Amino acid sequence: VEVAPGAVHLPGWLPVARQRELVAACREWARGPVPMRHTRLPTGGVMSVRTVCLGWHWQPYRYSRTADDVNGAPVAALPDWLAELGRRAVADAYQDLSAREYDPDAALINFYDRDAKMGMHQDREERCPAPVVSLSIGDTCVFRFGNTATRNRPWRDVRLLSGDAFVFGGPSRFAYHGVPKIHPDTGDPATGMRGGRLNLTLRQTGLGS
Ligand code: MD5
Ligand code: FE
Repeated sequence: VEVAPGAVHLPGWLPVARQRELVAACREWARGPVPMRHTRLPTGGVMSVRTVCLGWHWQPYRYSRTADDVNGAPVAALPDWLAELGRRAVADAYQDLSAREYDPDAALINFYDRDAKMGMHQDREERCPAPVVSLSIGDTCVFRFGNTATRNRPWRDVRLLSGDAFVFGGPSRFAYHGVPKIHPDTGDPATGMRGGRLNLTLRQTGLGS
């Protein structure tokens, strides 16, 4: 379902068995080498979501190889199977050959408890226009898809359910977006999630080695 040019929602894209594997993998990545934690903002606040990164470590507002805002440890590698999953999502979204060139080198994994939110923002730390692939597991959320000019209206609110994939490319890559609400206790326990929402995003940073 093309929500806007280049923004494609793939409802129910991940089989439950694959969601289970991702949940188990995220549990391991959340333990370290850099623990999943609330990212600290330069303003002194902390984000309500908890995040762990693979490939490149994101901090506001740059990427690094070591988590110098957490414990200084080198970030864990992005496994090839996860990059390949992202390539398959891009291929299914666009149904052309452009996915062959998609080579994500970073994943941000966000955990939302029932009260967590993400304010309207753009993802602009990447030096590359390649798409972002988003995978949702657990509780349903309201995803707010905005415009490229301002963080304000017009926007569209889309419900993202467990198993949904979303590909943001082309003119939508640098649109403002956020997560204003989690619908508690709407996830499928068969995924292994016990409350809350997990979101994995795959990105191509353009930062090289
Ligand atoms: C989430 N995460 O559901 C979202 C999914 C983040 C973040 O926003 O920065 O970790 S990624 C949504 C996204 C990425 C790039 C572009 C657009 C949306 N977009 O144009 O709407 O936790
Ligand atoms: Fe974002």
